[in-house]
Amino acid sequence: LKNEIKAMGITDVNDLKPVGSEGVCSVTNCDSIYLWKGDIVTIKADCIVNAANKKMLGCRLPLHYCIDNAIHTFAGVQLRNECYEIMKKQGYDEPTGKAKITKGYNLPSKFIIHTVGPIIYSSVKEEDMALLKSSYYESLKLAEENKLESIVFCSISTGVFNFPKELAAKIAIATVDNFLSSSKYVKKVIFNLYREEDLKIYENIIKVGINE
Ligand code: AR6
Repeated sequence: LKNEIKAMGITDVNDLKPVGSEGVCSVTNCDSIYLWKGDIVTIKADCIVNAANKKMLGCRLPLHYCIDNAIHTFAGVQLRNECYEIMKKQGYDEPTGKAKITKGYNLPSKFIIHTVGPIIYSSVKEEDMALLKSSYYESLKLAEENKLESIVFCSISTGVFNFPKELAAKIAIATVDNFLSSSKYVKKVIFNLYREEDLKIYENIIKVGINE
């Protein structure tokens, strides 16, 4: 089965090596943090995190290569149905910085955590930083409540929502590292970097620390 999964181009998080095994590491939880470059719909984990919008029904813009579109496309229409059932109870307006969990359906991962990050229109305000931190924290909390061991994060808000990449990466790494110091179930946090530029930013912060 392992070979079949590999042949399908799927990466199992259990085959990844933590940042602590790859040279200088500034974070406390070196053995629980991973960097992985690839497409989130091809990773097999307990859960992946989707960068959603406030309606939380997927992105309906055609030819729009956001992660929300990729996840809904590959998970299948059952995902849209589950999101619809969740959202109709609360009026199609998910607060920024909160998170919801659904099944993963046709994806290799078991669950999807959907969070809405802040939108940056001009400069970043304190409130935006707090909301981005909250998106990470609420997603981790949901994973912990559901006793999930591995969670894969995309770089929330740094695409269409325009949050500066380096600052977002520092917030992401600090929030995850802090959470891992007291989590009981969450033991593997994978930062999924889609572009080389994003991978470089994360590698550098892991090496030199968030205060540099
Ligand atoms: N796998 C991994 N990462 C990806 C993938 C993928 N398949 N596709 C994109 N990324 P974005 P946001 C990275 O724009 O900024 C949607 O329309 C991408 O390179 O998807 O939070 C929603 O409905 C970037 O690093 O999310 C919302 O309206 C990161 O994922 C809005 O976009 C996030 O980019 C949310 O904007």
